[in-house]
Amino acid sequence: MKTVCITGCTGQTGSYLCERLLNDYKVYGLMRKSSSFNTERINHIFNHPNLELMYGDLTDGSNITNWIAKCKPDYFFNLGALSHVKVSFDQPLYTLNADAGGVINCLEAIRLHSPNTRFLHAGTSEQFGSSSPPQSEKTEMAPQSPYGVSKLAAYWLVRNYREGYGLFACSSISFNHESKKRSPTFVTGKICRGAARIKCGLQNELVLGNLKAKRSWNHVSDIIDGMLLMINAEKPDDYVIGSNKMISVEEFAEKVFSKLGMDWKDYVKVSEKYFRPNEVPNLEPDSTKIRTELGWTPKYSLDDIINEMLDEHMRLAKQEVLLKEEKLDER
Ligand code: NAP
Ligand code: F7E
Repeated sequence: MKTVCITGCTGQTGSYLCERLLNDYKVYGLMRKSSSFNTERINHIFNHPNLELMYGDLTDGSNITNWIAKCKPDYFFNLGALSHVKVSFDQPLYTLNADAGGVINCLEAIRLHSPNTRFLHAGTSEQFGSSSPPQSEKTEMAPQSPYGVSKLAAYWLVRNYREGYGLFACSSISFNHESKKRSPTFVTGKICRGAARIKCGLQNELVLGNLKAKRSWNHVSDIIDGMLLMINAEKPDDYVIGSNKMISVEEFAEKVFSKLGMDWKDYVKVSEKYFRPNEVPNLEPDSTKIRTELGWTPKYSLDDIINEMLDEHMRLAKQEVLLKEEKLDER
């Protein structure tokens, strides 16, 4: 059986990828030690015989080296990262260490201990920063945050190791991807959770930051399809992955609230607390290259994504209401 290493396997994308590969591959997942449970997204597969979890951190070079030397995987997906753009302004050096330094740790370990491993790094549309949309592989990269800068450094490191050492190393340049497992610290999850809780009487308002920024929101499954095509391609290369047209945060909120029969303007407030020192105004993918070279065909529309996320957050909000009622009954 072929083997796969996945960093960030407790995260949104990593958990879907684990789920997707477990029946056909032996999957080694790197998971961080935390003081409370951080395996919620993989609890349903935690005891799967093909899943072997190990504690680790991308910033710990010896830990990554030992892991790769032991597993010598056929495939390696580097999905672990400090992935929150706003938080990267609060923790810039940690972001650089984890999101770029961590990639050096992976690439060096592969170069020295497992040079036949195929390596995919999760790059991001944030690398384009202030460049005008639509963005393709040829667009100038002008990142606007410590996160974007770190991911751009990682992208160049991957290219260096590919060209200099002949490793099979590539970077996906993925646009925003969402799902029912998206953390509500990101705006789509926050809006769907907020609207569902307002609908169920659990909160009265939703406080957001910049409503004007535009993003292309895609489904994580489509992005994973692209990553799998890339890592199985004849030769390693970097590809933009993303398909949906960009819309503003405001338009996203409008769609979500109206699906629940509410007017977003009655509930959404704006606070500077959620603004970033720099903003990335417009991100929209031109994914011609991956469609034509690898045959990538995305399946999810923005409506599909919103419906899935809203279903999940309505389910959670109703559960919360029931729990509250049970607590009242106990008194
Ligand atoms: P996510 O839900 O935030 O997951 C990130 C994962 O990385 C989590 O499992 C987290 O562990 C782990 N992690 C954080 N710091 C780490 C460290 N120092 N060492 C090891 N693991 C660490 O992010 P996602 O949405 O799944 O994104 C996956 C990857 O794609 C990330 O690299 C992200 O930057 C990139 N990306 C995401 C998007 C998007 O829109 N989702 C778009 C482009 C690129 P805990 O579970 O313990 O926190
Ligand atoms: O912000 C605005 C915010 O945090 C989207 C990550 O997965 O995708 C993600 O990064 C937009 C920004 O995602 C709030 O200012 C308004 O303009 O959901 P987000 P992101 O910054 O686009 C990229 C491709 C990645 O690679 C990242 O890993 O929404 N916004 N009000 C808000 N954002 C948040 N989080 N919270 C608000 O209240």
